[in-house]
Amino acid sequence: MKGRWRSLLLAALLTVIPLTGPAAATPAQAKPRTQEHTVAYDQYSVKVDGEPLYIWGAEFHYFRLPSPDAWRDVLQKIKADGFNAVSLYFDWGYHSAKPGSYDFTGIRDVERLLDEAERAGLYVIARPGPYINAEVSGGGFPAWRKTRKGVNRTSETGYLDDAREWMSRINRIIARHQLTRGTGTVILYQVENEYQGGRHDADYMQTLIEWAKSDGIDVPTFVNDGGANKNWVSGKGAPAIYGFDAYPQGFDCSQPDAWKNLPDYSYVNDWKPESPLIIPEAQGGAFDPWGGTGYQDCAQLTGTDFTRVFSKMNIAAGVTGQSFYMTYGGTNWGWLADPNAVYTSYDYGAPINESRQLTDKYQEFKRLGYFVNSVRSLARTDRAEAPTPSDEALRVDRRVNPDDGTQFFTVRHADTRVKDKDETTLSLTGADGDYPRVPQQGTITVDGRDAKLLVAGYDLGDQRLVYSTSEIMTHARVGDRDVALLYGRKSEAGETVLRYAKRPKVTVLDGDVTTAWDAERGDLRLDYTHDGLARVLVNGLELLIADTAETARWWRQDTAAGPVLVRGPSLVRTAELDDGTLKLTGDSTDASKIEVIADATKVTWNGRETAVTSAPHPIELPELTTWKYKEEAPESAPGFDDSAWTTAARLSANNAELDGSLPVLAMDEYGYHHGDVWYRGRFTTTGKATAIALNANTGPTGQYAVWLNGSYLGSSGDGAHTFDIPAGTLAAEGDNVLSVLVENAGHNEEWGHDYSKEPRGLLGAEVIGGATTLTWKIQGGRGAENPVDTARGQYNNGGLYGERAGWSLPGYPDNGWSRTTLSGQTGKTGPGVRWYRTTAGLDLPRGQDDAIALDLAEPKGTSTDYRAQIFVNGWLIGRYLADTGPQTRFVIPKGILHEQGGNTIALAVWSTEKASGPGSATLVDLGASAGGIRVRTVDAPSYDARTYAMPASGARVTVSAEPFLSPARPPRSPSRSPCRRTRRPPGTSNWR
Ligand code: IPT
Repeated sequence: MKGRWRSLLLAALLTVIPLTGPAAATPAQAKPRTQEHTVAYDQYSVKVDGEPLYIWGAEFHYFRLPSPDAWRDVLQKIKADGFNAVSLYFDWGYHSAKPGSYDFTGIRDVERLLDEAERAGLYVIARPGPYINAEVSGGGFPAWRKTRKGVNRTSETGYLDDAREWMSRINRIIARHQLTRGTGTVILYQVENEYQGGRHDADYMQTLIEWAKSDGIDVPTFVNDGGANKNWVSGKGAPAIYGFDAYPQGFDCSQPDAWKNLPDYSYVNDWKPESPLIIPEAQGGAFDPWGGTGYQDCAQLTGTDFTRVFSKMNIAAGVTGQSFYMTYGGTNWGWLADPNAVYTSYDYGAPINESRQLTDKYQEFKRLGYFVNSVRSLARTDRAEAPTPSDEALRVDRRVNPDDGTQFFTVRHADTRVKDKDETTLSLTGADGDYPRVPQQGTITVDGRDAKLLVAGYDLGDQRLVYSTSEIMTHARVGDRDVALLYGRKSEAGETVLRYAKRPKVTVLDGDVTTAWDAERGDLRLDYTHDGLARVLVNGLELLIADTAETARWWRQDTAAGPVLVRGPSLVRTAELDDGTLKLTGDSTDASKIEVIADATKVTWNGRETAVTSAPHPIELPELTTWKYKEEAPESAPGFDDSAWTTAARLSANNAELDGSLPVLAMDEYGYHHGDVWYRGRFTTTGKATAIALNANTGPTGQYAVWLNGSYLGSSGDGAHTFDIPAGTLAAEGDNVLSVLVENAGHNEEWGHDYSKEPRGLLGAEVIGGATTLTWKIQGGRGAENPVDTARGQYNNGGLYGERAGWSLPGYPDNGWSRTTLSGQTGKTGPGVRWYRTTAGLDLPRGQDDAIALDLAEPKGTSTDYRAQIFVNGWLIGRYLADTGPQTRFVIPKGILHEQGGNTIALAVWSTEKASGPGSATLVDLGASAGGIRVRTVDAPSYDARTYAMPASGARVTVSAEPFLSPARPPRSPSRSPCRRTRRPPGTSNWR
């Protein structure tokens, strides 16, 4: 086979025929920056330069990958997968640390992001909010909004003024990158996000539309209804195109085999007949909550089988735009996550996993995306009467293109949950005549949880495809021939009928393919079994018939000089035809031959004159055995100097939830919004106090701990808790000092108006038994709303002593710290905060992409009452909750690790019990590919003594020598939150 294969390739390689350029509907990779285009729409689809476009979109969040070079990696992988668009949320809170302040530099450089999307050849669907949800802190609202007037997501003034600040900036950036201006690839603009329920404020929606217009947005606007709920279809506040989000499998991944009976959305077409039907968020995975079962289950729940059935059903329903949420999920680094929804990983079970590797589902998206992009007739179809399947367990839908008559049949089970294999034949009528039984030999088999999308009556290049029971992956004109890649499930029979005026010349190059010629009709029928790769030459057509596994080896790239097909590498990123040389870049995991079908005479691979890929070099990662160690939390000691801290004595706040609890203690009111915050309270002794009643709002998975005069009283999860005062702890005279460390796990999304404004930090405090007034000081992240580290930004650090002192950073002089190992922890192991630091020297081979993660674990049988913040080179890359899980593996974002150099790893460990803490931290190799792209280390500052200087008195004071446990500590339940608030108001719809 290999010999014949090569000769065909050479034949193709030697063919040099001038080609016409690709249709305007694909963003050309080398588009001149001044070429303007039109973006419009009709009842069928969005249209670019008048050409109907089937939008096949991929959701990507730049804020979940803090590494602009790595954006290119992901965007190229998205493009190579057959997506023609990338859908981008823009996260207001990620850019704004305080009112009036907006940062679009470094990891926040969204101009660069939009340029990268254009460069990758992707259209952009822009989703700037102001609200985005997205399982991010505050749903994208900056935390400072919590202190401001005006109900969120309404046309109330305070809110509109703040929202305008953001929108005026982000809109202008988006406007500059519109396809209509010829300076970018933005083709659609989303207004708000799933705005439904609540006040349904049409003035607000209309205002957002008008702002967009006045800021220069002229591409069509659309709404993403939070389900097919008929919101914003028409009338005031309704954007141009109606779209709805669809997550039919839901978000409970714990039973990954339990499918829903997937809905048929065709009824939605009637709601807005003048515009196309799009699904701006089509389920591409699911998020997993704290205590969940892990993303492998989300990947299964929304796997290849689901992707096939769901997306083909949407095609059958007349949807002409599907954008998959998520296609690359990424990492909730820093304090970016909404703690109600997710932990650090936002892998999402997506086709490209968190460590940027391609999954099986990626291959399914590739088959579908290649199809959607090459069979253009799909973007313009009407529902048509469908043949009745011969097995009633199955359902057939049919759509027909009104201009060229191309027919699309979707065959699947009537109940999508069943796992039976069933068979049918179809009757076919159309321009090519009547076929009462298709296929003529055998049947069409449909596995349980599978669907097939079959094409009939289609001009496949210069060939006429009467029908095929194989699916079309792609077809292209290459040199002097049409090339078509068809596929089917392994071992299943397939039948393809082509129409010719006279008997064509047929050469079976590979595989077992029988042919029959029907002279009367002019039909050439090919019958075969899908098994590996069969190859047939029929006149000017090169027909490739693959089984699904084989399709993973195939890549299509559309160069400025025409399409090319490549077989072999594990990824083809880019292709360029330059004077007869096909220049390919891409990745590989083994050494294999690169075979091309291209109008070229020579091939280069990653710049080398070779047509053979290579395997990545094996790597060795250093063991993290020796660590430096230091006790923290000097704030708990009574003599600690807090004179420079902010006094917390405000008597009013713009937050209804703070009414009645005075003074206002909530952290956001003092400009401390993320991570940990310390309070120190003083009360004059009466000698009679018996307990301290505290109420803190930490958000789910947050916690707080209390010391009185340096003695540990205990800890609690979110909510109110009363801590008994042990005998001998109260001062005999003068002041008592309470030290309270509160961890804010993140801000809520907007489940109901202003839910994201739910306060965080200490809300109330009372001394029980000895009435006396408490006065408070507060301290949080360094710089508060002016974070000192603007590169990593406001979500990266809270107010732990070590964070304020720069202990998380590379270059911090830890030489005075004690040495330890994690397994045999020395030093104190009682409740409190302690830091571990180590360095890891790496010398990873260049020219390959290694995915590296850090695993944390505690010794078996030891207490899990601890949590850790994981810093790599100063970046907070993970939050480990030993008693909650499920995450134990933390992907280190590409560009954060110094792959040839030293790396600083710091763990801030907070234990609430004796003898708990990590037993090991291990760097792990998640896999490598030869190739990859160059990703530079992301610029961010190292330790600087001036910036991170701590007051000497503070540093001198040590924690109390004998911390002890509070008998009052509540038992741990998995959620650990005796929270008096209801997270989602019962009975109310989950509106966003
Ligand atoms: C949809 C949101 O629009 C999106 O931001 C994200 O939160 C997604 O859900 C879940 O990951 S809302 C839809 C579930 C009703």
